[in-house]
Amino acid sequence: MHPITVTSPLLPELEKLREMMQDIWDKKWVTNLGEYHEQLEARLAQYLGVKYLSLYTNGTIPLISALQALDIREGEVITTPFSFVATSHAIWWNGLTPVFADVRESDGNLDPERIEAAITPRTRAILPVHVYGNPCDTEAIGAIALKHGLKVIYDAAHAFGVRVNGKSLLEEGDISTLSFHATKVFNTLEGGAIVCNSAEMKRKLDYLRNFGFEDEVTVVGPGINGKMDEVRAAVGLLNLQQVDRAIAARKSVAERYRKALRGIPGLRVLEDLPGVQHNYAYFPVFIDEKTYGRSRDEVYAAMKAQGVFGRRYFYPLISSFGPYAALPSASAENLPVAHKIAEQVLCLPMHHALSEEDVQRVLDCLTK
Ligand code: T4K
Repeated sequence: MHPITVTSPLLPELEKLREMMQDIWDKKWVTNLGEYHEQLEARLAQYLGVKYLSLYTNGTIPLISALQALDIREGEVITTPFSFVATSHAIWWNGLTPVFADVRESDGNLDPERIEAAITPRTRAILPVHVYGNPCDTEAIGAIALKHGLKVIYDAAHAFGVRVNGKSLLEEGDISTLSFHATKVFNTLEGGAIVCNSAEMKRKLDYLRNFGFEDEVTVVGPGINGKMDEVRAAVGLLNLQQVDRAIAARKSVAERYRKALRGIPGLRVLEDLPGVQHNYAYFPVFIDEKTYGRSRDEVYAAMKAQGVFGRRYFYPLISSFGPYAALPSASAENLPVAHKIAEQVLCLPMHHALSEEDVQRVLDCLTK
């Protein structure tokens, strides 16, 4: 039986890509903000319903650059332990201290009350993640930021295309960052973007991604190489044409999973939220060993033996990893909910190309 991986990249038809590659080869302009780059940047802004978007080379450099762009050069940044490690690495790379706050059991996103409790005179910013693409409580986080004079950067790596009451989730906070990695709903193989809320900030971010160059002879700041090349921009342009279909296919997988798993004692699935246009980026299941009768790790291993490769996103917690484990905020007592859900979570295979038989094979691992 063929293996079923947790995700599989959305890829353009090779023939169409070949035509665009021929064009790139003919023009001999292969990177540094070329024609396809500019087209993709404009089309993405339009598709996502945002005004200011800068394309980047992946989803990590935007996080690092966002802190730079907001002039956060010292102090603490409150963040979540329940994410991919890149979220905290971006804080560390800026010489800042991550301060972990606990998350909500309902969706794994930062708990606003715990954010407020973690604020000290050294706090400069809040860096939450819309984990699995489910929106954080942006209203409460915005109010806390306003009250304490803090910046908010949303790591929206999972939240491509998510809207709340018709408005793009990416317009919340001061800056949102996206990942277009191969494993994401929309991908450019490797890639990413930053969404911000003024032309002035976009200009700054555009300089930052190109070493800080304003023109041939002027460097306005300590920039980085965060540029996307023409080949990946071409992949992005082609994938953008098929992403709606891919999201629809993911939605029907999610609906089948939910229908079969909802109500099984000891299994918890996340439901769609009213007013939210979801992207079905991940399908986490939370397994309560006592009630379900098997631990998450037993299920994970049994699935693997059947060729079904779920993933424990996000276990271990970021706060358990080398550079962070010694921080006071990384203690288990500070993060009881995050620890609980990290022990319970298993992300089921979720992508546009899963067949009905594949979905059944995944379900059989949990229901039989
Ligand atoms: N913030 C958050 C919240 C994030 O989740 C991420 C990335 C970032 C920031 C940083 O964005 P980037 O700098 O990466 O753009 C994967 C991805 O590499 C990573 O992008 C992603 N989050 C993370 C959640 O998942 P791994 O270590 O699990 O990837 P890997 O290689 O084990 O792949 C997972 C599965 O995907 C494979 O088992 C099979 C499938 N796959 C993967 C690749 C690379 C394919 O079918 N084809 C492929 O080419 O991190």
